[in-house]
Amino acid sequence: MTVSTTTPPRSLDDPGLGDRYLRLVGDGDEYGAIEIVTALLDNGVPPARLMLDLIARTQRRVGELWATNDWSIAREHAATAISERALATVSARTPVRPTRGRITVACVDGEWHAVPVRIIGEILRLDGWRVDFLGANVPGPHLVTHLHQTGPDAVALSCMLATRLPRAHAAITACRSVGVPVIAGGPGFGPDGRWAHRLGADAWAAGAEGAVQRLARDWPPQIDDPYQTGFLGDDEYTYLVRHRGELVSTAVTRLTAAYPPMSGYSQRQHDSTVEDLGHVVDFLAAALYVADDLVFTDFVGWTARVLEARRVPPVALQIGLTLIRDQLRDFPSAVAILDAGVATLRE
Ligand code: B12
Repeated sequence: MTVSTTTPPRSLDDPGLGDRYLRLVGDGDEYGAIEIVTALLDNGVPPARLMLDLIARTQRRVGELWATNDWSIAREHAATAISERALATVSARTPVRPTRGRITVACVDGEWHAVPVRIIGEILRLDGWRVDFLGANVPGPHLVTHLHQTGPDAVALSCMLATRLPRAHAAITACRSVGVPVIAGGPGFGPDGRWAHRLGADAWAAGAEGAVQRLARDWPPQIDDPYQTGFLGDDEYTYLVRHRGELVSTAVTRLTAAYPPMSGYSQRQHDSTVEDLGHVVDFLAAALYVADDLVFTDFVGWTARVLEARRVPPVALQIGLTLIRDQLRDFPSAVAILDAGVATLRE
């Protein structure tokens, strides 16, 4: 049974609700989506459940539909804007007087996945925190200026993309050096937050509910040595970051000869290829930074699926990896990581 499109939903368990909401979001029907959100709130659905079980879940499906090439980037952006509007609606309808401390909620520098961190901010607000929400892409020095101005008890730092780990490290160290402990989260910090711990974060949580629980006990933690994990990059990392442009442009030039279909690429396909090779170097640099192949092999597996959905065979990515590898012969750690990436593709 599916719910009629005009019946207001009563609970999150209404059959077909997720698909109905996704359809509205995908059609850019902002009013329809907001009507569902307000009806659920009116029927007593807890706002945290609404955000996590409907809005967040839908947003993950939105991203997946983009990845499988079923939705264009424009449709994804329109849908994401509705998710943000839905979150704002929940926020406006559920005021809570702060009873806990003050917390700054921000994405790391260069991180544009703004919805997850917004949900973190909203759920901490519902739990009684006074939240300063800084949103996407917050440069480290500006974050620290904000901490000086507001004196919070914690920073909740989101990193969805592992390429941002070196920046996350700088931000974590800067926050701790001014006495503000950091709780980290987002898949960019790796399974079980392994790279968050490596970069010196005081705590890590998988999601909003975990963050609420972690901040409710033993907070703030003692900050002994904010610099205990100094810059982790080695010569290989530094070389890669400095020569990123050159590595990518040489690989692009050689790719045209090594992968004949590329000669028929449109400008847009050509630009996407340059972007993808840029991601290869960025994920490789991040893997070197935290000394873990997994950063890279995860990226390769996911990118292969995204490309395949766009009719680009895995062999094209494999050639791209080899062309970067050929330029890094004297860099044993980078070569080993690239080989692990190629092995992932073969699997
Ligand atoms: C939607 C989406 C996008 C949208 C972003 C729209 C937007 N403006 O937000 C678009 C399509 C634009 C996009 C682009 C890209 N994306 Co994207 N994207 C996703 C996707 C599918 C969903 C993310 C999301 O919004 N989820 C909804 C949220 C609410 O759910 P959630 O993540 O479970 O939320 C919880 C946790 O993340 C956690 N959390 C998050 N932050 C914090 C902070 C703290 C302190 C705590 C405690 C917890 C916490 O708590 C949240 C609430 O419980 C994820 C995959 C996935 N399934 O998560 C990939 C994903 C994040 N993207 C990924 C990638 C690689 C990219 C691109 C590089 C792709 C490309 N080749 O161009 C670009 C980069 C964009 C950029 N520069 O930032 C990768 C990151 C891989 C990695 N580990 O580094 C992911 C994981 C997909 C994958 N499996 O590889 N993406």
